Amino acid sequence: MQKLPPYYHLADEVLRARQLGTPLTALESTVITHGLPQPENLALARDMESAIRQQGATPATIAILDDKIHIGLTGAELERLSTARDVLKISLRDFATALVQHKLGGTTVAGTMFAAHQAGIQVFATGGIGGVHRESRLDISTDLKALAEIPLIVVCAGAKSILDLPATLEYLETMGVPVIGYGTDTFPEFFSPPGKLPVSLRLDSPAEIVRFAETHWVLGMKSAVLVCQPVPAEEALSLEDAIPAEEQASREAQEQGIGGQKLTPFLLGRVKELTGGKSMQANLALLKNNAVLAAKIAVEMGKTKQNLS
Ligand code: PSU
Ligand code: MN
Repeated sequence: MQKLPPYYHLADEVLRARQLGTPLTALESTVITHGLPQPENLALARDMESAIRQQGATPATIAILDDKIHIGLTGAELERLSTARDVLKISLRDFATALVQHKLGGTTVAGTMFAAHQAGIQVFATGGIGGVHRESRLDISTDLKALAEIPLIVVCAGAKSILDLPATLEYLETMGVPVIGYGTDTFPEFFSPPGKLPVSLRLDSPAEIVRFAETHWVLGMKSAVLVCQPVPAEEALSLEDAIPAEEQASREAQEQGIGGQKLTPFLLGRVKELTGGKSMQANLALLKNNAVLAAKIAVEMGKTKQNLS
């Protein structure tokens, strides 16, 4: 890893992992600050971290606190972030804003990818990626730009059907981002898999994913490899529950003129309310499941590196 610019702070656990050669797995924090209510957000953040440790990897939750971009958080910092009020949502253009205004920040998929890559971390687990919104096709998440430009393995459960999924997948294709189905041929639609749209390749094991990513990057490609894992079937939300809630949330957003950074949190919150909390159960299950897979991939990647050195 090159020397990090100022403004970064590496947690002790992350520094130790570095010294020992333990594989690292990055985690985002917008899901904690803007995606889930209290106290589920803190419980989930802890569960994801411990799921990663159980696989023999080290978690690095990324967020902005005390004028630093933190790579890895202590238990107390995680708790502070989960209960703080005035927290910014940090995508690529927002890092400097949080730093000059001395604000706390929860990093999105794009923000987390950027900081993780700066810190030399190659694997990252999230819930769902942002995409092209249905309400306005000009509202394209910076997550897609980050996936096009930052070489990381990103494990997700696809994207919500509150987005324009065909347009989202077209954009990823245009930008050269491989969309891998983990044990599936279709792009999972977040809490209601299996989805209808094809992925670019299906792979069935962490070792195959590592081999694929290394081949992609050795060729000189710069993009991320997006790995999409369906939510465990027993936790999935039926389409009958999901679709009307998503459609109503989308209608309300348009009626209320909600756009920009606020749109995704608004839609997530309304879908949760309209499904009587059922969507949140699926959301929590898929987040944990993705943490496990990302950690397995990081461990596998660590083995490959040891074989090379
Ligand atoms: N989708 C979800 N849950 C989330 C998000 C998206 O199902 O928590 C969050 C992620 O952090 C993602 C961000 O990176 O929203 C995308 O926001 P926007 O659409 O404003 O780029
Ligand atoms: Mn947006």
